Amino acid sequence: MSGNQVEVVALIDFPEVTDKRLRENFVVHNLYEADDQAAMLKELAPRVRGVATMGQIGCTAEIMAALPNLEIISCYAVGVDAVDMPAAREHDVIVTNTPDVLNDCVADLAVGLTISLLRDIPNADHFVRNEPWYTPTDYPLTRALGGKTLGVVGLGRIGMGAAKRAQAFGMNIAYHNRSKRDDVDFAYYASPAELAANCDVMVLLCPGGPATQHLIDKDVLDALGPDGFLVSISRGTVVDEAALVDALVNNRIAGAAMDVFEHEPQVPDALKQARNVILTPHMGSGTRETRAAMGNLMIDNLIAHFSGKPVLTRVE
Ligand code: 8YV
Repeated sequence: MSGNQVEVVALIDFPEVTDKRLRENFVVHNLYEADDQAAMLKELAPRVRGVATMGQIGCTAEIMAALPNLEIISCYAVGVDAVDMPAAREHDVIVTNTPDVLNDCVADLAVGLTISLLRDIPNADHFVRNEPWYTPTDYPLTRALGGKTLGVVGLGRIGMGAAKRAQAFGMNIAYHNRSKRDDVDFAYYASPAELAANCDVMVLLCPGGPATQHLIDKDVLDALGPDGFLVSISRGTVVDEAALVDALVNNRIAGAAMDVFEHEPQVPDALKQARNVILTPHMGSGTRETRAAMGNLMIDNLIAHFSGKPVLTRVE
């Protein structure tokens, strides 16, 4: 059985295909639409058994405390750093995420941004639209990918996807993880600063949360140096954004592509104005295909749980 009578709270407006399937299986209450969310939670408290949310929104301890019959938080994201995990454990609430189904699209964007940075694609596009173009040498030369080293911070499943793609473009691979992997022969560096000193493009694919807070700081950026590029595509908290802005505006690194931000969706004006920066709106997994797969996995976890089966992708 799929739990037709089970009531869940949605914390975001899911894409239509996901919203439709969620409603086919559950009674769904849109908390994000309520003018008075506390009042809505109070009214729903006796009946709600599930929460459906996304990575950037997560779920607070307050929401968990307001829903005494909550059994599961199903998160439409691989990263659950915005879910208060200690509170979930305290309230004995299961948390699920959507790993793997997004690996390819996030790795695609990581490498797409690397190409865009080195070949200067956004500025070249702006040039053709807006600047006088008279001779074949009017636009400055860009940089090749081949022979450069991609330094992956967080060589997990998405990191491996980015590494394989970059190899297809002739790049060498190096990485930093908390510990060395014995199943790859890429160069390993025990600290982000050592990796930064030994790569041309540093791509951040490690999880967010306290363990990686400001892992990329001034020292790491200085080790990356004036010919080095940064691609930030996991969580904004991994980078000390003030240090990054300072390094970019003073050309202490060559450039950065950022899909995630420390205080998302706020983006510092200095980044918006910098020519050596590419900005995208946290869209690594944001394709129709991947988001549909993430939505299905989020719902499959809810269905499994409310059918008395083990969930498919639990976060411990
Ligand atoms: C999404 C993400 O942007 O999976 C993650 O951890 O950051 C992304 O896939 C988003 O959270 C979708 O809900």
